[in-house]
Amino acid sequence: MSTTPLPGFTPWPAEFAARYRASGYWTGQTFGALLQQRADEHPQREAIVCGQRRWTYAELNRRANQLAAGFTRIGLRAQDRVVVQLPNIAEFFAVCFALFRIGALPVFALPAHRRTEIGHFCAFAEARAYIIADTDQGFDYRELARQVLAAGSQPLQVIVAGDAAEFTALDSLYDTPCEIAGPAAGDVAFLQLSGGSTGLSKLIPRTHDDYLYSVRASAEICGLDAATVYLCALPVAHNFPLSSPGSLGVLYAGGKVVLAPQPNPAVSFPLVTAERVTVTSLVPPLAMIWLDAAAARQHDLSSLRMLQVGGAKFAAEAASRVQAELGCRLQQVFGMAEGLVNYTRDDDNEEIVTTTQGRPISPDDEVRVLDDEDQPVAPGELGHLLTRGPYTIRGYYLAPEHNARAFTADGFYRTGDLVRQLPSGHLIVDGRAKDQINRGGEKVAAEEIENYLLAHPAVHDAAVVAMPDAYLGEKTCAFIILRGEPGNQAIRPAQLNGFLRERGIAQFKIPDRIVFVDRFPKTGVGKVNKRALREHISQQLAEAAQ
Ligand code: AMP
Ligand code: DBH
Repeated sequence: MSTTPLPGFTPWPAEFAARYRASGYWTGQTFGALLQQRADEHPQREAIVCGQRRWTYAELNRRANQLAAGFTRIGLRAQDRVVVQLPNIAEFFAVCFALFRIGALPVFALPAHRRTEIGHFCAFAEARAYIIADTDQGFDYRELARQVLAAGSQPLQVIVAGDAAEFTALDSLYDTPCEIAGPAAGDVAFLQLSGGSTGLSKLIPRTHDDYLYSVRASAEICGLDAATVYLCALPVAHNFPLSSPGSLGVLYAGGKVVLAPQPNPAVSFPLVTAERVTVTSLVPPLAMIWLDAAAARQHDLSSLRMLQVGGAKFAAEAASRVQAELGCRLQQVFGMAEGLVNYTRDDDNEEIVTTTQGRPISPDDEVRVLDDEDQPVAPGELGHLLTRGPYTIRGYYLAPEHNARAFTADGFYRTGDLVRQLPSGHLIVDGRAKDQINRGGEKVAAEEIENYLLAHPAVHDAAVVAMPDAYLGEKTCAFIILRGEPGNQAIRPAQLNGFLRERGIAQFKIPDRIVFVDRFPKTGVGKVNKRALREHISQQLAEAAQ
């Protein structure tokens, strides 16, 4: 059954793999087999609710088998990469499980991604297919597909859920199921995206064994069962709502996934009431909006048992409001698509739940908190978080040079997060060493934006940093040095942002503020002093607020 390993994938060393199997973390089950098992156990239970559509486990399983046959007919094979950019619709699950069945690898793009990001994923992963919806939230993904095709060099099959226009309709691929060998559990199942810090997003290879372990253990920690009704309000392909424990955790536990087309209270609250939702997950800015909207008490949210908040730091003040204002328990979640996920637990006291970002899933998650010289800090002190374990990758996909920096020689992943660890193992995230802006859970790699800005003929140099924001936690500020040529001084921030938009990048990456300067402050070794730039803009904002 097993195929030759995917080129560009860094496996765990054999002794670790053996240990993770012996400990029962890696069970040898694939996602395809899991769905089959659940469909056999309780075929008539509802698995997915999407608008008026309600798919049982049997129906989801049948669709996955039929699409697996259709995908095979059009030439998709094991290890072929397929960029999947779908909104929160039921087809996401039919498509993913069909790809899992044949061993083809979804590359999980977000709905916000545009020509530049999608073009990069397609080219970098040498994707064979690109799967989209026709339109969503007023945006036409078929037009995006045309642009990606026009710019790309390799052949790419475009498959559309909905009105396919000139492309292949997903509906035409529901064939009669056929025998398919399928992948082994040790094989890569998909490529998840990293938030990135250097240039464009890296791709993260996750195996069936390692990911299913994190999903299963997460479902157990979070107490999911057949009675769980999970509202998927964040983008379905994001690692948090997908796996922590997310939709996959709910399907593992035999519960029901309700897809929300939008995470705002106006759309989500009626779904919570109608479906008796018990759990959902949000990023901090959305959690704040939910808290404020819940105060109006126009909707019955009494079914909610737990609200998970993660993706960015949730302020203790907001955390302490959740129980009183939403009437449910808070769980903080600190995770990463690269692996390690931390949860506060049911039996943690109030203080721990409001002030920490949880502790790791697994007894075999190895956590190190190190200083700048890679030496352990004193217990409880702030340091760099490094980790290694049964569901944390040993390398990004096809990125040997980056991997040499992002991982230690003994396989620890340098998360780029600054943390303190309590004696109980709980982590408090307190800053970041990576060159990234965490815009309310949406990650922006500074260098990527700097490169787009540098492409503008009037820009001599650019430095992108985080600035504080009451709502998002952080926003993006771009400091720009213009070229000395006459005329350049008349460039306006809106023109630069217009230039970025024309390059086709996700809206959340467009700088929130542009500041023109004559020079950048430098560090002792002559690098741009981003800390000084962050302090400069924070101070300006504070003064302006007075
Ligand atoms: P990514 O690597 O794109 O999957 O993003 C993961 C990163 O998001 C982590 O390394 C943290 O920087 C950040 N993050 C996720 N959850 C939290 C949280 N609860 N508190 C603070 N930062 C978080
Ligand atoms: O931010 C993240 O990437 C994230 C947050 C919470 C994540 O990947 C996860 C849980 O699994």
